[in-house]
Amino acid sequence: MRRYSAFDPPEYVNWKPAPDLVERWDQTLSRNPERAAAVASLEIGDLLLLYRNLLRTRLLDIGLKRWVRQGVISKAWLGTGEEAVTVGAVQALDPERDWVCPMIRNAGACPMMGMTDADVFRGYLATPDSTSGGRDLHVGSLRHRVLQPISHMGTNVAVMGGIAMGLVREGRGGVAMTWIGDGATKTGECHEGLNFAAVQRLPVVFILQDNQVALGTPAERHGAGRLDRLGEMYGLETRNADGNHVLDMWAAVRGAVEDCRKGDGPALIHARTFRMGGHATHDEREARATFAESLFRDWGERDPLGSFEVWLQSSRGVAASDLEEIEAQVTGEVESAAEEALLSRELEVDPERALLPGVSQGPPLHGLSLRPV
Ligand SMILES: Cc1ncc(C[n+]2csc(CCOP(=O)(O)OP(=O)(O)O)c2C)c(N)n1
Ligand SMILES: [Mg+2]
Repeated sequence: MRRYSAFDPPEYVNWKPAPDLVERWDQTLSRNPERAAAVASLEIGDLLLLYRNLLRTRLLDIGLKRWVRQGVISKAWLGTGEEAVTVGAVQALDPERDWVCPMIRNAGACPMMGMTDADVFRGYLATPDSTSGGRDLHVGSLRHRVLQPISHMGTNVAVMGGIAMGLVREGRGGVAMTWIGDGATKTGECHEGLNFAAVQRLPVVFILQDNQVALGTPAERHGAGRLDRLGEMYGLETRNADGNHVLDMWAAVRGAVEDCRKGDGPALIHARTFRMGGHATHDEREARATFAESLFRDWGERDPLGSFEVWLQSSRGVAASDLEEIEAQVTGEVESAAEEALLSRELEVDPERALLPGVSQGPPLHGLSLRPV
């Protein structure tokens, strides 16, 4: 993909694949025959859809970063380098019956569940036509089965357990999914939520998004235990996946979702990745000072987008021109969405509406009232 020297992490600007990249990607898959077989069954259309979704997720971040530089917004929370953890996971769901609660680094889940790119941008602008009615920059839409998170880490673990209980009663085999940061695993709410879901065998997929940092604290300074064995305490298997490998993520989540639909939930997936920026755009320099340069270099080499492009071309014979065509299309869509969202700033904010439900009404979920209050 095109690289943006003003916005990309420096490691991405002149990104070149390591000589053994494809071999390493295939090795990761061959470690788990079930995942390898699932990936082998993917049609080219599915693979290109993953690519499209990765691109959209990266480009939404670039759009937001551009806005920060232009002074449109003061800061943005990005998932740069962690796109595969979101995209691989959501593409393994059925958006007609499954629910997600994306944390702020998982905004790419929103368009994948049917929301628009403009919805993601409008969330940041707090315009009256944003899905929260302008009340919160966290993005969600009950209509699209995307639960808007709140900023308190760990809370959505318990809340998604509740959604999963509703899904069981609904009886359509729906699965709930959410992401838990490495830092968020240290909250009481996360512990209670995991324990409750495990005891109740609820159909929830928990993705432990281990980007090795919480705000400015490296993982080894906020926890002494092993995240790749987090599930043991709860009687859950911890399935490990490469968070920079969109196919490994997809296949891991696909297996987890199947188990949940059979009644064998919940599932816990530990996805190891790395935050290529700051906690948000304001502290990128601090993040660089916190971690060794070699960490950025090593994880930069594993750019989820560049790696997938190389794999698509060498393992599936996709032409570079086909990828470029998709990129031109998605870039155009994201750029127009940003323009469209900016126009919403002209809408008048009506203070009375702050007390009314947001614009996003939820579908009925048996036994639960999912109307915003
Ligand atoms: C309960 C709670 N405590 C503290 C905070 C402040 N806070 C916001 S994000 C964050 C770090 C989150 O780290 P992690 O869970 O690893 O997610 P990441 O930002 O790395 O994606 C903290 C401490 C919060 N939002 N909620
Ligand atoms: Mg983290």
